[in-house]
Amino acid sequence: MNNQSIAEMLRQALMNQRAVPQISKTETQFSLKDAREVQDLSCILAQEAGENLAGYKMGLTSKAKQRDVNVYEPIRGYILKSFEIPKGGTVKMGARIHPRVEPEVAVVLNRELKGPGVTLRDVVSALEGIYPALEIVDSRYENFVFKLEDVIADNTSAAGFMVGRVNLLSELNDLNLMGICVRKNGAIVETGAPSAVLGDPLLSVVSLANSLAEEAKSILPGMVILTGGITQSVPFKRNDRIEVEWPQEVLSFTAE
Ligand code: 0L1
Ligand code: MG
Repeated sequence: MNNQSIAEMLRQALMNQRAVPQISKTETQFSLKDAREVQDLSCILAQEAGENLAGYKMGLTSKAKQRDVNVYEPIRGYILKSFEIPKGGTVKMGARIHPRVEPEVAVVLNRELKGPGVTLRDVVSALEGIYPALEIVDSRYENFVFKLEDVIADNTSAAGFMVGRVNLLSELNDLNLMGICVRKNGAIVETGAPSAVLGDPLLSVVSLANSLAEEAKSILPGMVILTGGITQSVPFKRNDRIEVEWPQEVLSFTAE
């Protein structure tokens, strides 16, 4: 299969909620370069279908997440406006394959950040907002099993996100050690703190800006940046109630 056909297959898997076999199993020469090209092609396909880019996500930026899926390298993907779940909204299981939720920090900038050479100071000086967030990942591969190349081609399993309304910018000094927990049906299933993300989630934004520069892309003002899961992701099924609790705000949904 060529990269265009693989991108079309993965987009169909997303649209039809039907898992497909791992690419790397059948395309034995499938490289990281191919995987990035497939991700870019799937983004073009989405935009040709009328979708709009909301921003970018970093994935596998914490040890918990890396161990979760047995892939040990941070990766990036794109997020579409249609992925956004409004606060208090519901998550439709009919539109998912085998979804999982993870607590994240979302960042919004007030000016363009273009690498290479972006530093932590550049990110701090461009901050518009830092928000409690959650991401829904839903691998398009059977059994949620993949290699690095597969998951990059599959847009890093991106499937949904929710962003809170409390801007934590004034609490930047305390951000990294804020205690958060994930509850499923009332029971605590994960706990963590933003420092699990590369030691500081803003470093994830640095890494994103510099990696986008390799493709002459940048982070634009107003884009939502998901910095990566703080804990292992939590699988959920129909009727499960998920709550991601921060000291300042709770993000929640019921899967329907
Ligand atoms: O956001 C993430 O960390 C996801 C990266 C891909 C692995 C997964 O599907 O959990
Ligand atoms: Mg994530």
